[in-house]
Amino acid sequence: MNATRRHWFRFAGLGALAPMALWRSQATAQSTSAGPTAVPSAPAGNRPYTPVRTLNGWTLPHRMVNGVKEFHLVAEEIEHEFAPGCRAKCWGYNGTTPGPTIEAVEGDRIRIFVTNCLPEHTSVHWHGLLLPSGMDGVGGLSQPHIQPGETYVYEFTLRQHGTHMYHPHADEMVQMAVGMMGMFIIHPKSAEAHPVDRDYALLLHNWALHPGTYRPDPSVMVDFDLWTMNSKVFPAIEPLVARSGERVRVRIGNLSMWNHPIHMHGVQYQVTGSDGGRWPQRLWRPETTEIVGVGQARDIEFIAVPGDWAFHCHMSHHTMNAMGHEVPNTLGVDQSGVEAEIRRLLPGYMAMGEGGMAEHQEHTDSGHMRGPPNTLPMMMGKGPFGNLEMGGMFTVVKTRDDQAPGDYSDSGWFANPPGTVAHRVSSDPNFGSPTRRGPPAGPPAELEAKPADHAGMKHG
Ligand SMILES: [Cu+2]
Repeated sequence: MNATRRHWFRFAGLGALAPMALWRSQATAQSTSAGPTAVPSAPAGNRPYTPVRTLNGWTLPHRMVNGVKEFHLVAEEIEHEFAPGCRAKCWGYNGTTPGPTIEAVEGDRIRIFVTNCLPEHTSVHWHGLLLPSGMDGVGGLSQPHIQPGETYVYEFTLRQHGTHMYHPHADEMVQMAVGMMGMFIIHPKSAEAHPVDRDYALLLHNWALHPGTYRPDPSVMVDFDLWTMNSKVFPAIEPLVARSGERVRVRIGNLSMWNHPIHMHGVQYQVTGSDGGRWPQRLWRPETTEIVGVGQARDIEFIAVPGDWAFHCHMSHHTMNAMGHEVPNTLGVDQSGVEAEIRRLLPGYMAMGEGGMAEHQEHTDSGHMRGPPNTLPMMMGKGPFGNLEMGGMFTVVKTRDDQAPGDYSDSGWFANPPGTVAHRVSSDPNFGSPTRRGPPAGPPAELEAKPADHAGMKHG
């Protein structure tokens, strides 16, 4: 490939129409259509499924060519925003991380073109799909790697249904760490016994985007800065909205480096499926927290009840952003005598954390404590009653009696019926006479942490 052509390929993915031009130039005997892909029309006639809604994301358009559903993925570098104030150079597909959700129906014959606009080779593995060995996308094992500038085509028939994923099987440590992944949803051929009214898709990931840097660090194995649903952190993650009484399914995939116990408030959801498809109903089980292991997919379903219900990973650091990790423990440390002293050594130092870390959000929100550039405070949500001290893998299920079917717009905060909100009855710490066991004092003096042991709060 000559330099000019390579240069052109490098930028081909940046415009929405460029991949289609590329498609024409790469036409083979197998690719028969030259027209652009379009947003799929609703399934005709006896509509077999409710289309999936990928929070903060989108579904890849396709076109029909002689009975084959054709898709086109472009692997490319992109600029991604995790939340306002934090952007990074990532890799993804067709302009986004995660890449667009691929959605099809059991029995479909599908053809997927993959154009590589990355600076190194790649491949795409269709995670969990039953297909011919040579279509499995493991570079070097099942196919040659897709070199920069090349387009490969995958073609197979979907012989299953369920919640699946796609990702590279080439230089995985780097390519997945910087965002290359997407969901692949296959609906059953015939209508489901318990049809869902809303069908959400979430892909969990973690990022080592060190504060002040602009590229996720692929070398990190355990200690990540950002925890995301569809590559967004709360409060930038869209809410899951529903109308009271609707059956809602949430499909959760995990291509991060940690297992995530996904917890939902307000209901006992049923765990109803995985990449093994929707399970027979006798295998469904009620839970309020379900671990979605690395490489796994889980479907949960519930009947929506009115309210604003937290929906989050229960690993408490996974609902925090970068500035919550690896700070010295100042809990219980009286820093009043040493703050000025430390400030002489560390300009801008602020004593914090003696009574817990909740004050951190007040400091960052008010702007009088500035964090490092291009990262996010550990907690940054706002709720109707004050700071909602969460970041990371957290969002809200918003169910309303008057949410119109098919309306996904954010309905604002829940209007609690009168008398149904916890409220203050006293400001006296000696209020009432609660039963206690043991004295309410702190630990023995000799176990109190000593301020001299601490270098001060690290922000980042
Ligand atoms: Cu988690």
